[in-house]
Amino acid sequence: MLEGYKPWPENLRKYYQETGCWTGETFGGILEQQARDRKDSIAITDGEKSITYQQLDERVNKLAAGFMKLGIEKEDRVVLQLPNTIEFFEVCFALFRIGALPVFALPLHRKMEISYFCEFTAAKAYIIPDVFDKFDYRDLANEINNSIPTLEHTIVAGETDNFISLEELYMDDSASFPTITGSDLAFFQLSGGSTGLPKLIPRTHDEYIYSLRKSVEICRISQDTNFLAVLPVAHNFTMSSPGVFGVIYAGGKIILSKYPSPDVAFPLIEKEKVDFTSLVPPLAIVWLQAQKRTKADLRSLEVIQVGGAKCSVEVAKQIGPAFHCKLQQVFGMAEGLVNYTRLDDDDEVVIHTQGKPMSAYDEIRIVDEEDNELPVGETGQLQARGPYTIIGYFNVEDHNAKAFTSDGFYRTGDLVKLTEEGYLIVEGRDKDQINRGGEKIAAEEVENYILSLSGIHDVAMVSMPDKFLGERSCAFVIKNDEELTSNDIKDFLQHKGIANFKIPDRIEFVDRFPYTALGKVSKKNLRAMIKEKITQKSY
Ligand code: J2J
Repeated sequence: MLEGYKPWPENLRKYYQETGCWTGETFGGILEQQARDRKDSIAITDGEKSITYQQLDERVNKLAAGFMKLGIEKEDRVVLQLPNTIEFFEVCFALFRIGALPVFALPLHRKMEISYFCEFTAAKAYIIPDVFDKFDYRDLANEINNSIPTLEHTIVAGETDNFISLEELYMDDSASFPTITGSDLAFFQLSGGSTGLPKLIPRTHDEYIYSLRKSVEICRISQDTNFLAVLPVAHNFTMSSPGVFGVIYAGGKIILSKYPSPDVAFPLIEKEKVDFTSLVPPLAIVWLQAQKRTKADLRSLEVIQVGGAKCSVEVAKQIGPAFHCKLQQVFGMAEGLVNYTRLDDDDEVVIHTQGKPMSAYDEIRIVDEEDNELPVGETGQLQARGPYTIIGYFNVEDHNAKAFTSDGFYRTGDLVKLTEEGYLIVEGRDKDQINRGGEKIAAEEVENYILSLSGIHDVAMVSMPDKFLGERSCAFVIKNDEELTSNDIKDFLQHKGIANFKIPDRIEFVDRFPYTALGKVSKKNLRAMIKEKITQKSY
């Protein structure tokens, strides 16, 4: 058993098995099954290159043999940072087949995040593209390579320089793969985080495949589905709600878009007769604008999901009529619980709520600050427990004691209220996180980076309202070097190597912070201060 991973206790395992939630299926098994059932059907296409289920299964076996030859074994961690490409799936399923554990980094992650993932998980390998979106990942690999003692292999999909070529790892070797069971770990997802560095979310085959099965049922994904992935497939939403893995579970077709912009995505919708896709709210706004003047035929679209951040009522109202399709709101989290509006719900529900839990086995409660349950209709903190909601992050015992209740509920940090019909409306958040159009930023993580710059006395980062992204970030800074400018801070963060979306959108220099009665910096007051300032300027 992997050190730092706390497996599900026996009683819960039994319960979820006996109730039929957990079936013992594995990702490897699902692909093998589809290779038999869906043989020559296209599994994945990027609009140019396509692969059938059978070809995918064969390529996966060859790559799995190559990984084994390199010495990658069951439970070894592999940081995977590939964009929306067919290789992403080949690598993923090859690692699943040998029981190695992908750690799903996002393409926007940079040196600080990647070296942390590698170090924290003691990763054996790091897999990257050569260049994507004008960024050379080999430079990043060169920067971190020598600092991570466990990292034995850097593998590149594309032009390799002096690294290992992914293409050369596919081998005709009749390797025998280890046995993988449903209760084995499958991979690590990343949490949006609220304290310090991002937490790692361990997922087993059983629990994740259950969430796929329920999502496929609710979203009516089938062999006929043409699912367009425009957001990064490594993100939990695009991966599992129902996401690309849900589509593989159902034997449908995945269409990969490298970029989410309408000029790339719309022609793919027309060409591939896309019927289902998932967006974050700002992207929905961009698509709504572009739809008015596009010549692309988008009539195949049946469902557009919006999730990851709150979709405003104004935007929600427009989507169905503009695209002649159904809107589905999705309120989920990489830690587990996913809520969907249902495809036959009234417009009223679809426009005004963020859906209801997908499983009858999801247990949710809405509580006050003392963990007392609140009556229906009152806003409080959402807690969740169930067959696909984790019971602990990887290797952070102290944090787990705070993030989970003593009876195993996950404290989501979301402020929600429940309607009489059992639907959730997201009202806000009581975690120290900024949701920048679906990209999550843990304020403390960025504050710590800024504090490491000389000339900074103190810093507090909060969200500020933004019409397009919903929220942007504003760092309030007390400096002790008069000369220090906003650009110095931004340049410092850029050079340090953090994902671009974490760099504060705005920096406000102040002499002191407002404090709460308990002597803590009042982020509530800071949010009010910046809100007032920007609304005065009518941004
Ligand atoms: C308001 N806030 C939302 C929504 C997520 C499906 C969909 C989304 C995610 C995801 C996911 C929201 N309205 N509709 O993993 O499988 C905020 C909440 C939540 C946090 C989780 C999935 N949908 N949120 O966004 O792990 O604050 O997962 O707790 O990235 O996003 O973020 P993440």
